[in-house]
Amino acid sequence: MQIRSIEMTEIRLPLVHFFETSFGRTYERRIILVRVEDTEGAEGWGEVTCGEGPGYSDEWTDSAWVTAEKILAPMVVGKEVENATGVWSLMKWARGHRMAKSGIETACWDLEAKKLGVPLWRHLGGVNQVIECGVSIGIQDNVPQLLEKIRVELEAGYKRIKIKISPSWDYDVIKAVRAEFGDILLMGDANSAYTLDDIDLLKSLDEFELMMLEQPLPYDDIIDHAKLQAQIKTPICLDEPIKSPEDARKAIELKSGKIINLKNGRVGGHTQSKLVEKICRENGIPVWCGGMLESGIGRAHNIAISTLEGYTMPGDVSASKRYWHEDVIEPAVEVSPEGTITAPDGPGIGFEIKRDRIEKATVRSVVIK
Ligand code: OSB
Ligand code: MG
Repeated sequence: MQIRSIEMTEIRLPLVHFFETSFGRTYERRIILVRVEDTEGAEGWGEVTCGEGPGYSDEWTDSAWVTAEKILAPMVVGKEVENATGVWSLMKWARGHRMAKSGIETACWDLEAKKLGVPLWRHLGGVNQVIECGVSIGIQDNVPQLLEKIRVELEAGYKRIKIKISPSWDYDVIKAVRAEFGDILLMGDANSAYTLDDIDLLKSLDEFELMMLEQPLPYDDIIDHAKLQAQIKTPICLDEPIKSPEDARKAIELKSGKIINLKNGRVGGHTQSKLVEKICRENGIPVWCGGMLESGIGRAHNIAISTLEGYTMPGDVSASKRYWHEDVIEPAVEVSPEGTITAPDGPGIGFEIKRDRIEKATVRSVVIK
């Protein structure tokens, strides 16, 4: 494989409903789309999944843009590499910046699968064409609004409800959800809103028998999480600190948690996700695919990777219409009444890219040749 050019496009997409986590509220996404073209004119698409500011991880739209344009794309363009798996190594010299890397790397996987005429999910080694879906519901203005949102998603068929929590939106809120909906598959995601000083509160959540508690402690921690896990019954799910297969190995060794939310962007693309999935599977740690409020392109990549054997729990991969008035792919991602998505049979990501819609939403673009 030899990539001849990499085109980056920043689009602005307003969310259907704002999304609030313990680190802030988002109304509009600033998404970087990546189009790679090889020397034979084949193309592939990827998405950089960072946020609009460095609230979730240190990467954000402007930092990813300049890093991908000035550092990463030049490391890939014009280089001969055996296959998509080799693209990660081309960018290895650059430390970190995994979401920017993932945008380029996943695009190369799409290109390769398209050239082979196979669906990306199969090319990645996927085994389950039908994946199970959950939803992530942000912090709302009040509890009745949250209950209404949960009702809508349960009626749509989603198998698992994740609610965002924070010190002003935790015990009483979860209690109200349990009171209203009984023993649904329910979990909380704190996005690092607590410390070990909050141990009493975190212990008290055990009574709700949550399926898991995602990332209660600081974003870069796996040590205090091990201390916490030893003192609570609720399984801890790690998100933010697992940025590589090595991070996963260390967290498993330390018993920092029992489950991992695996995100392509956070670990640097499909090849890295495959390695994390393998380590977790071999150690009996379930993984599930997380989300970053992706457009259809990132969403399609999430669907493909979710078909791997180790992704055994419902992910945060849900229908396009929960996020966008009009997605940049066709057809939009849809979820069955049983709460599943079927990975498409077409080559590559298996969705058509709607260039006209991308152009309408574009604020800047650049081509690296
Ligand atoms: O912590 O999983 C998270 C969104 C943005 C940043 C971090 C997270 C999330 C979500 C949303 O939970 C998942 C989605 O619906 O895409
Ligand atoms: Mg999370």
